[in-house]
Amino acid sequence: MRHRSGFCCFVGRPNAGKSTLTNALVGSKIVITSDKPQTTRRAVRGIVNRPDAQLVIVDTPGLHRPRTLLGERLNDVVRSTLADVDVIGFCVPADQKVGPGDRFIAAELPALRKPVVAIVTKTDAASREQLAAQLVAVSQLGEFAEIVPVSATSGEQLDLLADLLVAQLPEGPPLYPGDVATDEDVEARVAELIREAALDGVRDELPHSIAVTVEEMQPREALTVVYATVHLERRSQKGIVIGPKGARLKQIGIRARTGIEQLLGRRVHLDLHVAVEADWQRDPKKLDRLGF
Ligand SMILES: Nc1nc2c(ncn2[C@@H]2O[C@H](COP(=O)(O)OP(=O)(O)OP(=O)(O)O)[C@@H](O)[C@H]2O)c(=O)[nH]1
Ligand SMILES: [Mg+2]
Repeated sequence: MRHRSGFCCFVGRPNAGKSTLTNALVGSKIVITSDKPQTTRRAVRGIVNRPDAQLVIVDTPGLHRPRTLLGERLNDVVRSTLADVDVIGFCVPADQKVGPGDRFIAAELPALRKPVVAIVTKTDAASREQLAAQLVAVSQLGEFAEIVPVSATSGEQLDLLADLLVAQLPEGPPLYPGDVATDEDVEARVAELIREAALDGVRDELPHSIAVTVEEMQPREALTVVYATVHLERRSQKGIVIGPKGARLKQIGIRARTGIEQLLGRRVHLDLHVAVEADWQRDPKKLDRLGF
């Protein structure tokens, strides 16, 4: 059998389960996930290495109707990624009715002239009847090379999905060394782990207002000291994130540190600061500075 290699992009509305699916297929935690919409803000590559193929999955932000400049830039990230891949995985959750958000994306796909595999995600969260109805509803959204129901959390049908995606790749040698799971740099992953911890337990507009930057990572004896900043949009949000006597910020630090220690394979001291960057989601200069 000839070796295949190439790129697949997961698209879908916010919260469809794209990032969880990326991690499940790659087999390690490459990207952060949360129950808040618009968790992913960058295109991140996760690499599936097999003897017969190398499948590079590009996880993208959820495509949505933007309300801020950040939202517009996130959609641009998705559209520019879509132009460069071999196959598209269109994710629709099994446990929620097909809606305008899914139709909006489905309508954009034919113009790309690429094979699209429709992926019905979160099958573990839906009843048999719900799933059967969803497969029919999704089949009516467009022309798909395949329609496959999967669960990233139970692992159901993930091998089949990988086979179907690989079948759409051109023949070719591996594009990345066989032992890496992502080409994302360590500081960016550390910043994301901190943001994931900060997202836990906050509501409404606050999740969208959080951005994290890593200022410095310094080895110090057996430790790595990480200096990072949690950026918010309003002074009033500071109290919520820091919490009474700093209790919430401390929890964020503890939770993030666990993930960072796993990533680095070393003990970590995390030094977290909270700063206000007024309305950064709408300010082009601040967005540039924060890396969007
Ligand atoms: N039950 C169940 N929940 C899932 C599954 N996959 C994802 N989820 C949950 O769905 C929520 C959203 O998951 P994400 O992977 O962050 O979704 P996303 O599509 O990447 O979201 P954005 O980055 O915001 O576009 C999280 O709470 C996940 O735990 C699944 O297979 N089964
Ligand atoms: Mg995501």
